[in-house]
This record gives sequence, structure tokens and C-alpha cells, in this order.
Amino acid sequence: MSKPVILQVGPYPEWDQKPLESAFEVKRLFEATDKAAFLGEHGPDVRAIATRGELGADRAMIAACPQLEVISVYGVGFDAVDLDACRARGIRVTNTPDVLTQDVADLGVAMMLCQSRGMIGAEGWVRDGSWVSKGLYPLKRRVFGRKAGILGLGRIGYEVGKRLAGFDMDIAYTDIAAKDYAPDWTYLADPLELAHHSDFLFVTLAASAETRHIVNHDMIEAVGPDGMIINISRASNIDEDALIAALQDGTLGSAALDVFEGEPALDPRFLEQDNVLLQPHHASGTIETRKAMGQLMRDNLSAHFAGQDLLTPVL
Ligand code: 8YV
Repeated sequence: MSKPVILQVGPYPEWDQKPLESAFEVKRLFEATDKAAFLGEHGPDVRAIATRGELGADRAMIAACPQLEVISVYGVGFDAVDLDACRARGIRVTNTPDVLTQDVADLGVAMMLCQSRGMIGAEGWVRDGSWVSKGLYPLKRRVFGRKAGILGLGRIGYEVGKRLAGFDMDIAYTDIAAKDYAPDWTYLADPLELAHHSDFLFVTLAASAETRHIVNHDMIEAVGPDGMIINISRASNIDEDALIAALQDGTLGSAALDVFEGEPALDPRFLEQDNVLLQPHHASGTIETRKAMGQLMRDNLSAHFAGQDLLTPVL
């Protein structure tokens, strides 16, 4: 029996590539120089798309695959998949929630600690001989006991909060409603109020058209010159121009970012700022988690083609 044809949007580690290719006939879109021509040639045969969180599947890609049945996202975020186009054609969508939650939360908290304590600069201080020639490293800001805000108390936000509780932080959060699983933390319905509360504002909400630029100029100003914004969600949740301007003029103390508009080609103005920690969208990037994500991404495809229930359906 012939294998189902799938369109692979971006590369995966070798440990995913091999089993994917043994189960499916894989068309590697990411290797094509002329993507439109590639889609024109192979799209008519494609029954599934295997993609990544930040790459998704846009309307044109979906339209180029008239036999498309399912899109499997390697990642929890599915904001880059055109869900309306999928709904209109009854195309199923899956993602990889849960398996990455802990690692994403770990990196967010690590970014806060790293940036607040100036660890990147401190490393340079040792390596370039400043410790010997200039003496003590400049003093930085404490983390423990300060105020944290979590914008979006979903799975990842909750795990961030659990870690922050270990630093005796005063934790508040915003979500569409108060969460009964977070009785010790303060619920603030208004994101602006949350920003005023926060020395450290974690952006952990799932991105959508509705959340675009939810962290706007007013929110950034409210976090303030002693505050930090940590983004481990999607760049679109923050008005990046307003963020850069605030980092430049000191309206905002600092930021720690794992996601960027147009990544990996980020706005070059970020590179001129030493009050921002820049990370290459790797919050889920541990071997353990990426293996689990790859397995779940493939298991969803296999379940679909075996006529079984999808393990982690979005649509
Ligand atoms: C990426 C992510 O999928 O989970 C998400 O939504 O954006 C990430 O986990 C990962 O970087 C692999 O591309």
C-alpha cells in the first residue's frame, strides 16, 4: 500500500526525520528554492502537513493542497495556521501541548534570573579580564521577594508561577477569569493593572488576532524603568516598536525575549540595546522535550491515518 503524502514545512531533528520518512512519503518544502512551484507540483497529492509552531500553514499553502486532511503542528502554538481555512474545509489540526510546558517555563524563569542578575555581562567581565583590572562587577537587581505578573495563566503561565513562588515572589495574573487552581495568587482582570503590579511581567498567553499587541505602550510604561518584560509566547503579543522605543529611552528597564517579529531576522535595533536579553526561540529546545514533541506530532498523524481519535486535537 502506498504511503500517504505529507508536506514538511520545516526541518526536524534526524531522530524525527527518519521515522517520518518510513511512515510517509515526505515532500520537503523547506528545501525547495521555488516554494510556489514546489507546492504546484506536489500540493495536489498532499494529505497532511507536518509543520512547526512558528512556521504554521498559511492560506495559500492550504489552498495548494486540495486533498489535505490534517495539519500536525510540532509546537503548542497554532497561531500561524490559518484555522478559518481549515474549518471551511474540515481539515483537522493538532499540536503538541503539555510535553513542552515545563521546559518553556524553566527558560522563562532562567531568562528573568539571567537578565536581572546581569549574568551575560558578568560572564564577559570574567573573560575579558575586567574582574582583575576593574574589580567588582556592577550591582544588579534582586529577584526574590519582588512582584511578578503573569499575563495568561494557561499551562505554561501556571508552571512559571509555581517556579516564581519558590522565589517568594508576590504573584498576580491576568486571564479571562480567575483560576481556582491558583488560590494563592492575585487575580487582576485588567492587563494594565497587572503591568502596574509587575516588577517582572511574564507574557505567556496563546497568541491570536485578539491578543495582538496586547502588551502596548501603556502596559510597557506601567512595568516601568525598574521593570522587566519576559516574552516566551509569541512576538505578536507585544507591540515591538513600542518595546524597542521604551528600551531605548529607559521607559522600560529591561526585557528578556525568546520570540521576535520576523524571526530569525530580528529588528536590528534590538542588537544595539544591552538592556535586552535575546534568545533564539528555544524555550522548548531540550533534547527530551523536542523528542516528545516529535513523537506526538507523528502520533497524531498516524492516529489520523489509522482512523483513530487524534491525541491532541486543536480542530
Ligand atoms: C517551536 C513553539 O515549535 O511550541 C511552540 O509553539 O513555538 C516552539 O516550541 C519550536 O521552536 C520548534 O520549531
